[in-house]
Amino acid sequence: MIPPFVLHIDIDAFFAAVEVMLRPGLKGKPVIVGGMPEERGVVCTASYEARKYGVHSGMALRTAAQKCPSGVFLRGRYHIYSQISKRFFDCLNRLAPGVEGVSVDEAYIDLRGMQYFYASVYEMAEKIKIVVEKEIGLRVSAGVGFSKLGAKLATEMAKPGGLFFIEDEKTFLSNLSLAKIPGIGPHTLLILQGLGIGRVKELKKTYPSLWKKLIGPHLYSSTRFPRKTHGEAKSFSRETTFPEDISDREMIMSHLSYLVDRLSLYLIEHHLFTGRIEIKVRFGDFSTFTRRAALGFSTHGYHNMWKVSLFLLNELLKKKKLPLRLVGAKVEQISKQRDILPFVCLKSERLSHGVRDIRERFGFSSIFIGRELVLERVYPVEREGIVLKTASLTK
Ligand code: TTP
Ligand code: MG
Repeated sequence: MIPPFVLHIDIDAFFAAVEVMLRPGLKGKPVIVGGMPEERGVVCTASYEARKYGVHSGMALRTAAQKCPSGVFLRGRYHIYSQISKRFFDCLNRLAPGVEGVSVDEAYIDLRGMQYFYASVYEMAEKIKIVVEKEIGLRVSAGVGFSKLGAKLATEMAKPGGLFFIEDEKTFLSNLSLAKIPGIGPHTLLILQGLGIGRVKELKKTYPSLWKKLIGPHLYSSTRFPRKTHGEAKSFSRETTFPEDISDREMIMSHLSYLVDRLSLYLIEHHLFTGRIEIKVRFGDFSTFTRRAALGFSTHGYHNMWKVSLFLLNELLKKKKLPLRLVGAKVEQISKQRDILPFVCLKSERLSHGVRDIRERFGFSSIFIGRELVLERVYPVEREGIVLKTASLTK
């Protein structure tokens, strides 16, 4: 089953939290940012302590003062909030590709492709939350769902300070009150309530087309994320047919590792990056299968590419019984520019650049990835690499 993959993250009581961080004496007090109580403006935000009195964003300052006489009213220091907002987004961009900012303190993050680098989507979301909180010094709430709407609603559930996953978004949404759905304004809500419709499932059942119109756009098109455009649609591949069919998994892995290693070096030497990998296998009976996966970011680091390749290989090997006749790897979505690389993947790139430097000076075979060493026993080794039986280069 696919785990939820859209992360929504939002800073708690943003402006008020910044003020409390900068003036610790305000901790635990009802802080209201927006202006002085006698002024004509509205509340920008209120700390959770002030919210207990019924104060909320958009409320007239005078009303807020009536509701919360003990409130600490502040005008707000917008240049500071904007600096912290920038730090918030810089940090997110460092942690994950596919970050889409929606307001000063709120973003959606596409976690697809990142599952190869973390144990689970849960660990990944947790880590992002912890690192961001440490970086900006403020508490954030986060939610994970299958769509942006689902993730945003999950964050609402998680507030303040929590992390909430929606495993069954369909059921979750069905039971939800329409008042919680962004895009359904107070007027529509009143009309629907007048018709006895208060929950998503009631609207879905009674007026399916209205349901689609109101909520559909938030659901169906809300898993798209901005990606940097890739260059021309090119791909490079390396594959090899073994001298004899192989039943030993380790040996198959060694061959694939070598092909991925060559592809990584090729990309590095040509200053190119890949965003998608395809693995191909041909079994002893000539049946051939391929499987591909998007990385979620562009890279040319061997270990980044290998993690995904190994995952795909293992999936493919479930298709049929060994032996295998051929294995191949293809890199696609080639780009000349690097995306912002999530920090977990940076090490792989640096390492591969180091390996490239050594190979440039001393030849390809001066350094091998450990799992490739067994190939030395099977094939001749020349300065510029292992001589595979049938090495097919890019077609
Ligand atoms: P929100 O994320 O909507 O609110 P919040 O961060 O204060 O509280 P929480 O997320 O915990 O519910 O908005 C972020 C900031 O944007 C907020 O701190 C102040 C500013 N803002 C306004 O200036 N006017 C507004 O009407 C709203 C809603 C927010
Ligand atoms: Mg917020």
